[in-house]
Amino acid sequence: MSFQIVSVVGLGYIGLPTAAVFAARKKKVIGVDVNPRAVETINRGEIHIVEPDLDMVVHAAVTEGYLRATTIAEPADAFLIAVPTPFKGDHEPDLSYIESASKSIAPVLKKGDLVILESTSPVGATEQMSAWLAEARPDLSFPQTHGEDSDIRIAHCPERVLPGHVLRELIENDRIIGGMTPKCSAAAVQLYKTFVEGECIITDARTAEMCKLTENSFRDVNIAFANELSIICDKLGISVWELIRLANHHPRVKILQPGPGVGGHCIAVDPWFIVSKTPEQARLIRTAREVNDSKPQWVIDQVQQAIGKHLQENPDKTAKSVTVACFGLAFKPDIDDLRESPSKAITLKIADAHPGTVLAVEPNIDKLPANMEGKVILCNTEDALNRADVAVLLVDHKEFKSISSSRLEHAERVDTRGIWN
Ligand code: SAJ
Repeated sequence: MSFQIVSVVGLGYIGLPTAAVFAARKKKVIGVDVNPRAVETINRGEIHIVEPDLDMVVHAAVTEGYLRATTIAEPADAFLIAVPTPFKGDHEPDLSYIESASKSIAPVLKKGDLVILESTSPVGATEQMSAWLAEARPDLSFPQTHGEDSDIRIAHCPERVLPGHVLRELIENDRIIGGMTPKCSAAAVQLYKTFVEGECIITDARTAEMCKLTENSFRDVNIAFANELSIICDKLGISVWELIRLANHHPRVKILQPGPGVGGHCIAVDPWFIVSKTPEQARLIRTAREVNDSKPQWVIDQVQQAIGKHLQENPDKTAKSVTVACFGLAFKPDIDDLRESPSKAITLKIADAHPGTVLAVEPNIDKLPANMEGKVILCNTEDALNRADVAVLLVDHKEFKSISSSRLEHAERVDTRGIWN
């Protein structure tokens, strides 16, 4: 089996680097995205997201003719679906992007093609995707009805790369390959071996789906433990940062770091896919989500207390004359991604409640998102340090780590990441 043409559907934080890495290995890659602006940008050899070194790899892939983007699916030998899987309503998974991606590739599928779902998905989503494809193409056979003899091979191979390190992790990480049948798995392994240097480990589609959800839930539970410790330590007058550093000297203890809450579109979302399937059983996983989701409000309360303390120490001032500076809006350090960011949510809530000026420093963006315009002033680190009465550290960006404590002496501090302590 040879894969001459690979199509990647969904050219976001996962799909675009994956497409670029296949193209760098001289596969002909057709990238498909519903966003015409993203398609135009990529076809100019540029990128619409921030990820270290991705611009160079995409530029080379496009100029050498290996990568081309389009809004309408074209025939290929393998299709990788890397579209979002958010949740809706009461945290139930929303598979509508997978459904539309399936329907968009169905007309161009041909006998022998391989379709891989890379999007993080609830258990059963790969079978559901295969059912959508079968419904659209009754002339082709699929693994759920024809097993090893099916015309189309289907697998779930969840992406596991860390934003900020995507290009390295795509190549080096081990890969879980969950085929709907062993032949489907073998085909997927062959495809990924184009660029994966890690191990390709074979399982079935449902276990692969659960494996990805388990990895992110494991991290969420561990962060919830750290966040709960930070609230306990605040009550007890103990530095949580020192506490965790000391506890982690034990050879079998590895506590993660507290923060302002858990953001991004993975760790704050994926555990709910387990909870929504097995609500009675997933008690710890649900509680971890609740602990992490409640952390931003705790930070906001800390900021209110800091404003109160500043006013007490400066009785001539009113709340209107107190300037709060929030350092960091992204969901984690050294990236530009503000989606599902607790830091952004905290800054907005402070701005809604506080009658004085609220400044925001985010070195990785040039412009505030529309819902912050008029409420918050985007400024640089120097301005914020000069003007802050209350300084709130929300993201441990490298720019903030070098701020010396003497620059913060005049301000009340709320440090959710422990870098100014
Ligand atoms: N966070 C903490 N404390 C920590 C570590 C993280 O508060 O000690 C917060 C971060 O600030 C951020 C959130 O957790 O708000 C998530 O950040 P992250 O770096 O833990 O993870 P993501 O969402 O960038 O990427 C995760 C990774 N999963 C695991 O490490 C198990 C990545 O490998 C996955 O590919 C990715 O989710 C995904 O796409 O699912």
